[in-house]
Amino acid sequence: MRRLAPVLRQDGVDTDLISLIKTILAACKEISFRVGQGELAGVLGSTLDENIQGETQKKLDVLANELLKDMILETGVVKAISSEEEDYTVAGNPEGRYLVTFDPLDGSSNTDINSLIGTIFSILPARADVDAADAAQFLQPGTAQIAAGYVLYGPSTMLALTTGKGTKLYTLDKTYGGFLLTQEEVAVPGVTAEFAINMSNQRHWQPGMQAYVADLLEGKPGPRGKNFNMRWIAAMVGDVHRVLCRGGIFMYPSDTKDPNKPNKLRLMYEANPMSFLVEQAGGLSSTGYQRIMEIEPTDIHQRVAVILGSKHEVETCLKYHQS
Ligand code: AFP
Repeated sequence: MRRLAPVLRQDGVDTDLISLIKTILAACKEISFRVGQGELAGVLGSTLDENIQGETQKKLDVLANELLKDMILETGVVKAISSEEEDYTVAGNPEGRYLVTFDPLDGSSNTDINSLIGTIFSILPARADVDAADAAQFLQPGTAQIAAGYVLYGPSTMLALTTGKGTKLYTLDKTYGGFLLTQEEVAVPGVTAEFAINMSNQRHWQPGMQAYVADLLEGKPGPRGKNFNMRWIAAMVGDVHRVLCRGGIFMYPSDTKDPNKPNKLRLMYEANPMSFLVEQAGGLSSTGYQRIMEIEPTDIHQRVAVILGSKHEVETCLKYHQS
């Protein structure tokens, strides 16, 4: 099985970017080890703090954030970072060519139940015309991403990575200590009978989403003419991994539950990197009205509606929104 660096070199990725990706993965290996130790490492449970998103931080959120932040900034090739767990962007080397955004621990409430969690990251080109300390550096659409990926801390630790030449899956070989290529060309099946959505929000959705899910639930006798199955991991990283592995549609639509927070998922840390991975594997990703990767961001902590996965199913869902 092939190691990460030769695969990236073959895809034409330059040396600085390879070493940046390897650094992000070195931090993820450390996180993977701590996650695996669980209660033994004293890393489970919450801190007394809230992050910028108004969510109580888990000890693992803080630990993962510090590891990634310190290790990425030490590379010297990064101009600034932006993390879901940081109020503001953090400046690095003014001459750095890259920007990194990350969700250090996606699905962190799952740490309480020893279930799936992961780290999501995205790499953007640094803007020469904007100061390293200026958050405007990051206000670039997802189409500008140079690379994106996630590391899933599951029964095995897996990496999904794209540098714009398809999506590849790697598995951490804990005896050798590196990620080995285990699936070269991920292809999301276009047709699916599986959907993922938090059904408890149903009454708060917009009419288009209400109508779409109602028809899925009708099953074979209904307008879709087939039965659908449902899955919800409560960690986008786990739900998207399933979509990459066997297809499906994942949705976190806008809702009216909290008028101040119509959307839950974060554009920079979750939606854009996942959209890049899914599109590179032949799937689609939209807010219901717009391709996610074409959104011009206005804020680093901006939230968006997300509908992504199997091409034909996403297209069907979008028709409900448009009508
Ligand atoms: P955290 O990273 O704060 O745990 O949030 C996870 C998440 O943003 C995303 O990964 C899940 O899909 C979603 O929240 C789960 O939301 P519900 O709490 O509505 O199930």
